Amino acid sequence: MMSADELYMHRCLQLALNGEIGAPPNPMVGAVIVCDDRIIGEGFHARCGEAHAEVNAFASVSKADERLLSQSTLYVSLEPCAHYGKTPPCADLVIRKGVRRVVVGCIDPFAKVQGRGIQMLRDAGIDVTVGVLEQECRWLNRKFFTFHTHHRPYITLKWAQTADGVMGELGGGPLLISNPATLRHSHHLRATNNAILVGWRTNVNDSPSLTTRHYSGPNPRRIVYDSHAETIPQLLSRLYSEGVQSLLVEGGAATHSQFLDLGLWDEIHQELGMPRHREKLLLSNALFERAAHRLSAKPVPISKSCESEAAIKSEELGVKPQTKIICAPKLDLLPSWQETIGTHRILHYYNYK
Ligand code: AOF
Ligand code: ZN
Repeated sequence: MMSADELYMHRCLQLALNGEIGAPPNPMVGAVIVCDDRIIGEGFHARCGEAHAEVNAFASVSKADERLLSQSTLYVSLEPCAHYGKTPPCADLVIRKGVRRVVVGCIDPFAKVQGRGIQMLRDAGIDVTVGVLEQECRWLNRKFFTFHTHHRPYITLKWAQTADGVMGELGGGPLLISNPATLRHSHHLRATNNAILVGWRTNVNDSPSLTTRHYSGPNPRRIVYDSHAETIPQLLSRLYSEGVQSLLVEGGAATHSQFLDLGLWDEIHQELGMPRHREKLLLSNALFERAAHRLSAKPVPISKSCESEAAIKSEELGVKPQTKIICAPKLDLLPSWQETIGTHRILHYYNYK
């Protein structure tokens, strides 16, 4: 059974999520004001630069309920701020409003706050409880926390592959594995990350648009990574200094492998299509069979008719029969969870703790 504190903190988390698109690079925060087991005010941080969650929660209290504030508890998923940023300190407002008790989900890792907001409240004689649903509150703002504690952007790797591990054809242009439903998933990822990275080669070969046309939200900043110009750690510290809080990597297999080898990733979204012979790929099935035959350790029997079909198709498609397939990175870990979207699956892996 959830305690009353956990229940109201849960409500804070629900509210906070409304800021998913607008709040970054600020954290998503929700606040609830409760008197005698009745919610008398609610609010969330909707947009960076605008009112914080606590301000909106106090503003939502009706005239008739204002007098109850001195007996009320304020629940807030992140410590109230203590500094003058784009808005004045929330801790001052909370003290002025005179609530009896404050329940905080987690401490704000931002250098100008880091416990100072809580101290201000305690110094003013308010009863403060810290750490209710702490893990959940930190998880919600994992990008914000990673940026401020590890001084680098939060990194999400995302790629699509056939169920049997093929990402494309060497020099073959884009291979569309995603379907309309999974495209929305990946464009949601684009809308919730500050920057999107592709490898130099993908950029030249595919000229990807990297926009959020299948989801409403801002287009991420486009980053073309050239490993000859800078290393991944150099790139990440440059992005940190430029204030990029979250980075979505939509590179080819080689780019993903570099991030994986360095252990520099927080989250992976691995889209599995159907096996390549069931996907309507740009290449003929037979061409793929031939390619797989050359690359796999265990020979795949290929019939004569398959060979001739490959020749016809390759002429039709204008591709060389000596096609080499690009294999997806192989992960030696289990997904945290997976979702099914039509015929496809998305496997989610987390490194963030
Ligand atoms: C809160 N409640 O709802 C949020 C907080 O530039 P500003 O004034 O908007 O301040 C941004 C910082 O305030 C941000 O980095 C984080 O530390 C904190 N966010 N604090 O009390 C809120 N969004
Ligand atoms: Zn604030």
